[in-house]
Amino acid sequence: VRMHIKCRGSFYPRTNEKVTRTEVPDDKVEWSASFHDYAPRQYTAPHILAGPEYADPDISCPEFKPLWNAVDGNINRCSHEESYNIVDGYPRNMHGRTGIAGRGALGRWGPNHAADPIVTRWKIYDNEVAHGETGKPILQFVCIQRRDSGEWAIPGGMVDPGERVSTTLMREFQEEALNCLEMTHEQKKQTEDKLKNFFQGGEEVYRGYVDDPRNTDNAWMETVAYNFHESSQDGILYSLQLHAGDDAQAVKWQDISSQLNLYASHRDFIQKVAEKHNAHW
Ligand code: RP5
Ligand code: MG
Ligand code: MG
Repeated sequence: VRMHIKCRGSFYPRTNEKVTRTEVPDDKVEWSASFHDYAPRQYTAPHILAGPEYADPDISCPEFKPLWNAVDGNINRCSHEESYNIVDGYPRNMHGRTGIAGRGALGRWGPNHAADPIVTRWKIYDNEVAHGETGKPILQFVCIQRRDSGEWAIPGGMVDPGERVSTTLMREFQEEALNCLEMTHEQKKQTEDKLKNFFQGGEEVYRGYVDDPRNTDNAWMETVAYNFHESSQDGILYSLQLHAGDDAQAVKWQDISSQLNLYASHRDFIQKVAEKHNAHW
């Protein structure tokens, strides 16, 4: 695995006051590397402290008795990768130091589980379009622009308590890339019927930690990324109308290549998909 870097920027993302991260040099990311004066700022965003339904209480709260490294009621507190340590009562990011403690903008202590639907098709005009240099066919994926950072990304989202990952994958795609939240009940049903079969044919391409800019020493993103590929030119993915919705402000079919610059570690997931289909990268 690549060392996390996007969660080591100078400032914590999307804060009104400037919230700085302690600088963590590459060779001090691992907890086993000694860093004697490491004393990162504790930061949990005001909207998380306000206690929305999706967020945990503060660790000091006496009623809060989380089951770490376990399925805790309908909340999955297991990492996809390995069991994480609890140090002085706080779960510790197993990918190392991030320069900030607390939860930042994440709701859960420890792993925050998401799902990422990577919806692909071949680029076609009359026939498949091959790339000038590699001669390999060009793959496209449904790419959204995040409202929070303006970066382009996979239309992923958080797994709701008790929700199946397969449900999250299809739900988030419909919310962010089709704007189903603003559809009538009837339209919603039609869209779901259209997509149901397509979303049954997914293949897992990644499961684990995400190098998300919101990660902290005590809270981090993990995901399950699935590829849903449209293999037929007559398939529904060639006629589907894309509309950005919810936390997406734009959506498009993006040609896949190594030139891509995407949110968090999404580029790594897209590369895996390109390799799987032997597409241009
Ligand atoms: C990333 O954040 C995941 O890979 C997923 O795409 C996304 C989930 O967070 P929200 O889009 O709900 O903010 O780490
Ligand atoms: Mg969403
Ligand atoms: Mg999202």
